[in-house]
Amino acid sequence: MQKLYGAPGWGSAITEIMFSLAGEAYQLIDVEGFDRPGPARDKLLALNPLCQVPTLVREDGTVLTESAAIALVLLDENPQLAPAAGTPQRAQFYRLLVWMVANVYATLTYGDYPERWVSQAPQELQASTDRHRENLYLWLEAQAGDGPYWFGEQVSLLDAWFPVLVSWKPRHAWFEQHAPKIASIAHNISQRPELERVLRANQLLP
Ligand SMILES: N[C@@H](CCC(=O)N[C@@H](CS)C(=O)NCC(=O)O)C(=O)O
Repeated sequence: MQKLYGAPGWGSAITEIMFSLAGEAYQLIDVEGFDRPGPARDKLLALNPLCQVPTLVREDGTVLTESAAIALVLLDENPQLAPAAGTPQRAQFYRLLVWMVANVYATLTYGDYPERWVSQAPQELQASTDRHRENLYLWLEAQAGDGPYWFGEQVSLLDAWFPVLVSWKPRHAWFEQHAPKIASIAHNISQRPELERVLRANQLLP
């Protein structure tokens, strides 16, 4: 069975939600603490030189990293989890899938570990990337429709992002106040019974 390296509540939770929407089986290898020196880090580093989650080892033994790449491979086998190919919505699906990782994840890469990147005033880097992330979410909110999911009635792999994203900084209360459509999509997708187990395991349910 494919093995997903991850930690509760981290970015691997997004991939777990995607797998659960697709009904695809996986074994979770918990590498909690992988961002500090230790056995979990060594285990993950052996597979992914960036030492990030999600990291997937597929059934054929190949390693697949990058949330968007994993989503696209999953989509090949589960085409119902995105708007139909050739439609404007499909183009937006691709755009936002890449936008999430290219923009939102970048703020976390630098802002969550500022001392890796600057020797002085790391808190300034953290504050500026936090601010940038809030602005990104305000833009995303302006693109959102009326739900219940990102693409209206259609559940897509993009929706997997929202329950996890609202649990990260700037956190739920900020989204409720400044990005209520995103908060609502996160809430709606979290109600789906096929996600209950994975949301609970990742401490994403109240
Ligand atoms: N581009 C990667 C980014 C993954 C990523 O940044 N994951 C975070 C967890 S939420 C991580 O592993 N951070 C630890 C680090 O960067 O050292 C993706 O899209 O999967």
